[in-house]
Amino acid sequence: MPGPPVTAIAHSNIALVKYWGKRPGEDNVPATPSLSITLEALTTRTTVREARADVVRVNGEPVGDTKVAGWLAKMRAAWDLPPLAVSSHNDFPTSAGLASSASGFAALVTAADAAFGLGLDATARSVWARRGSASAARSVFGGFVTLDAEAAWAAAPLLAEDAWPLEVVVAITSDNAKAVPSTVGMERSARTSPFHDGWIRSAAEDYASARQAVKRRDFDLLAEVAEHSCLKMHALMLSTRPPLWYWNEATLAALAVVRELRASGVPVFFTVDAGPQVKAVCAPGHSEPVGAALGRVRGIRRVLRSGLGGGARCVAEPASPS
Ligand code: 2P0
Repeated sequence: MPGPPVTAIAHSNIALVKYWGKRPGEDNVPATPSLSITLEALTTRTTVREARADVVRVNGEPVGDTKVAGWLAKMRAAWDLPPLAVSSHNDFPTSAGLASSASGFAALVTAADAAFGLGLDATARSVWARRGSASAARSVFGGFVTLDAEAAWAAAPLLAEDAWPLEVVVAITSDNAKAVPSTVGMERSARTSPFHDGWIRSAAEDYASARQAVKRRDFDLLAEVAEHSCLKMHALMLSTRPPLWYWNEATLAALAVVRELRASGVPVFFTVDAGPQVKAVCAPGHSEPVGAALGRVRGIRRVLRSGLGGGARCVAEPASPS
């Protein structure tokens, strides 16, 4: 008898110290440590049920997602899993630099664990999520989250979401899927950028500073190191051959506005991932004027405001029928 369908939700996360590059080998281990915040307002809801054959749907459409197929093959090397129907819904643009694979794999492993009684704790789910997509390891946890070698490349919670309730404004400049997937881009950067060695060498220092900033709730220090990590990653991307060019005109316009706001005393800093969206991270209580200012920028389609969210968890309400 097949068991009942199980649904889990997970939130997307954004890295303030970025991951870009992998260690050699099969286990999807990052080449650098990273530190992220989990975003309450960007949610993936994933339902897993037994089926006659594997089928994966994202927002109702069947996808031939090789990342999910490869991940299921790894899971089946460890457990005897039946064929699965996976139905996943994002309430934000998919594959546009908003970390849909992060929330997607965190929700998937959480639902699969509960559906098949795998008995995984959060750390083990984080390791399995990482094998699907490294940033997904971090979405298993809420608040401020680290991912490093000391924890054997399972993510770990650093500070709870309500202990320092930063707010984030996401400025959406495009709903299109990104041109170069992250996995492909990282491999290309490692192979062709003359900046790659420096990127790897300098990551530990950024990571240590950011950890200190979070522990001390030092917004200015976190702002400085997060913007540095972001710009350094984009310098690495732009120095890749052919270049990884994720920004558009509205991205640059939004960055200029965040810089002006900060110069005028508003506690806000920016970060940008492998896509054209700008995330403005604000001290508690400051996202409203930042959202209003970014909403007026030419080329910005809309802005989302988010608090920090919790970790991946099972819920009663399934993903929409598909
Ligand atoms: C991050 N990004 O730390 C960085 C910053 C994008 C830019 O993690 O190959 O989808 O599946 O492990 O996790 C996006 O890469 O890559 C990412 P894979 P993933 O959030």
